[in-house]
Amino acid sequence: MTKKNADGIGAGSALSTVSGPAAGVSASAGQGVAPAELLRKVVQSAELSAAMPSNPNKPGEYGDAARCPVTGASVKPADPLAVAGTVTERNGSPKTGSGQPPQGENHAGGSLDRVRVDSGGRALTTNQGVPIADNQNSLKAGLRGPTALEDFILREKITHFDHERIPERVVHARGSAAHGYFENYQPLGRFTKAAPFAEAGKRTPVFVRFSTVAGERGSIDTARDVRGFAVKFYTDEGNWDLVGNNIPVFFIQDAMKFPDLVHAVKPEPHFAMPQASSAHDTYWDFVSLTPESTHMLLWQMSDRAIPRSYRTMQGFGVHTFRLINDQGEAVFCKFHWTPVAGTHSLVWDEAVKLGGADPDFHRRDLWEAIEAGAYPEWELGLQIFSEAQAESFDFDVLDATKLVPEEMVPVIPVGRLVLDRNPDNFFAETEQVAFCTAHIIPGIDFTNDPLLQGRIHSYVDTQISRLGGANFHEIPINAPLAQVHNNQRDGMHRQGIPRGRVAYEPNSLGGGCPFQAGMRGFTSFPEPVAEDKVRGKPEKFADHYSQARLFWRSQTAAEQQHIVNAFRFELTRVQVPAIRERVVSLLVNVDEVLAQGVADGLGFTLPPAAPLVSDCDFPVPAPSPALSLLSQPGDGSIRARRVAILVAEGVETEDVAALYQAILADGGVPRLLGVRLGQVTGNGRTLPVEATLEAMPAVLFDALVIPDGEAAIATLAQVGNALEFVRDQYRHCKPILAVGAGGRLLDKAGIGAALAEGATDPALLRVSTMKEGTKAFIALLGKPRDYSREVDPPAV
Ligand code: HDE
Repeated sequence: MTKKNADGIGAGSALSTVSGPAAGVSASAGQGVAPAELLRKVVQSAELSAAMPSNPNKPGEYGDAARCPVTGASVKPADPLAVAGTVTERNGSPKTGSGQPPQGENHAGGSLDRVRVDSGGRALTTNQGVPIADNQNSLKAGLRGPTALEDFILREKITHFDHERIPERVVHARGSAAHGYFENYQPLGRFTKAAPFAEAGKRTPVFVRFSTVAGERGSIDTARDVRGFAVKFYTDEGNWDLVGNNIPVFFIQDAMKFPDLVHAVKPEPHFAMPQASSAHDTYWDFVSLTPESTHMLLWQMSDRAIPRSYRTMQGFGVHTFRLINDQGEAVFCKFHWTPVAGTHSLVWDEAVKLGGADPDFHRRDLWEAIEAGAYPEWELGLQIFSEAQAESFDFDVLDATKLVPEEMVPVIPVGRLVLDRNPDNFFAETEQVAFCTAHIIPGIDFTNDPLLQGRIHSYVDTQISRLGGANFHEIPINAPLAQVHNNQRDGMHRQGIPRGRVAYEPNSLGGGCPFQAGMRGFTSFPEPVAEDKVRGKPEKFADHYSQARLFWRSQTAAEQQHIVNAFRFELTRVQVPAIRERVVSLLVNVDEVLAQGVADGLGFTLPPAAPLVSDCDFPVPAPSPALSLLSQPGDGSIRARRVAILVAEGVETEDVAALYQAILADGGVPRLLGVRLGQVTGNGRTLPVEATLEAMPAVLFDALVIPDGEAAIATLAQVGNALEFVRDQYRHCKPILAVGAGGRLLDKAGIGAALAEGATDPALLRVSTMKEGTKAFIALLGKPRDYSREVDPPAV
């Protein structure tokens, strides 16, 4: 027990923030004079510091010892006051909190509940919480007088409005996102210690953003473009972002070329056109001089680049990554997302028309599907291979213009991704989310892919200007669920309020905290590196065509034709003949039929092949059926598929009602479409018209039904947009069910019962009763499109 120190000697040092006695302030000093808490803080802090006479971690920083970092030393303070910034932290208030120190906690992260806002039952306030009496009028000197400068309410409102916009993303500006979860199938500890793969059934929350690349924020969803597929996993070990695309390869091999690629594809700088399109001279000029793009160009000209929906596209991590287990053993890995609904795409004419009919087509589709409970789902698959295997491949796994064919390394299903929650607020979540390839967690690591290496820098860097400073990680959508503790401080818009005086490490004043995690933390794979510094690429990167040929040969005839047509379209819009010819000269190295088809479409003779940059003979792998979109038909479900049922006065209403219910029962979305809103009556009942032919043209639907009813068909046959509707559905290869008199609308639209060569059209059902056609129609609706109707140029 300390004796009461009546003369108060030493209290001055406890009461001051500068200097003190050689032996420190004793617990008895100033008793009864200095506040007991302050004295305790000073004494405890000194004891805590004394408990660390030297830095015990230091030897671990050198030589071989550094390969296995040790957990940092720490000392638990006997009293939380020892590490407090201020003794007054105990004086709580409604604003400063309970007065209880939050030991070992950072409340700046965590569930979004802490920041969700609802204004039900609340009056309007300013940003300072002052109730606003009048939200209609500014403050004036007299009813007809000038506005007073003192109107802080008007000024706050207008000032905030003036600053509502933030810079859009440099690329991938246009996108949509949703929340959901990743559910792991089986423990993957053999390959990786990454937290999401630790246990069977483990669910990790995710936020997923899909995007186009080239268009601006308000551009159309259905442009021909690569789609971003970015997944943020909020894992127990921090955030992991898998920032991928819907195409497994890329245009370029080195980050150095990314700004050139993007400048070439973006609107041309002199007149800012075209928007969200690669069909212009600068793009094709650049890629025609960049032969390593050829493989990607084939993918981009394929139907992959015009997906039907975000829900029906694959996703890929693109680069080769590493997985690391808790023994430190590593394997290479490629990530694949496969949609349960199958891979489905638009046809080009449809994509173009959709740009006008609904520029938000993909955004709306994702939103509506999730709201309706048809939660989009993907399976995650891993291609896992060893370094030795990688060395045996004819291509380099560090080259992002190459894929690893599934026939060489199978895709192992490891879990599922389900999107079951729309965001509350587009800006706060979808716009402010900051994906970053540098966000990885223990158990996953980079490889030396030179494209990936550049990305590790770019994503953090870009957020600093886009999101206004270095603290973008504290924006609620970006904050991890895992605790954040470090000594980074200050910067624009800081949210966390760190306690204590310590903002450095090593320290003794904070009991050594926060300390380094040692082998429990992230450690990089110790890949040996022993070469000269050099700017260049490995020899195998010079193979620019063998995988382009693999892709071409793996497509069905219809898909090949679509690729030829897409090159023809894009290059027709190009103005400079030399650019067109240079592109075709690349294609000659891929396949003569492809090159000839494109050259014919452009009206010139086949140019000589572009020179090869390597004389090595790179073998072409056998065709890979998995590379065809048609190899993933999906589960056959019609969930969230939209069906237009054309109605007019005199339609067979009983039939329509029965079909409507049958589609609904299977999760489809039927809509009754008429010339004007209102009602139609037929045999037995009255039906509401839900949308009109002008507001919802054909391209917004997956299938069409023309029900029976003489009078209704007679009316519709006189309506231009009804005929146009039918023709578009036909031209876009969608299922059509025509019942009884409904067949006459097909005749009027010039649609024959059979295909050009007399074969039956599998997606065209002409039946005499609705009952007869319903089952077959619903089965067709769940299938991929059948392209056998296509004629080039279209006959209908
Ligand atoms: Fe990106 N990319 N990228 N990229 N990328 C961005 O980051 C970049 C690349 C991808 O929904 C930017 O936050 C460089 C490949 C997606 O928010 C920027 C290089 C792949 C998204 C950036 C690449 C991607 C981005 C712009 C070459 C597929 C959208 C805004 C070295 C594997 C993420 C931002 C979202 C966004 C840089 C190449 C996918 C500028 C330098 C390859 C899905 O940092």
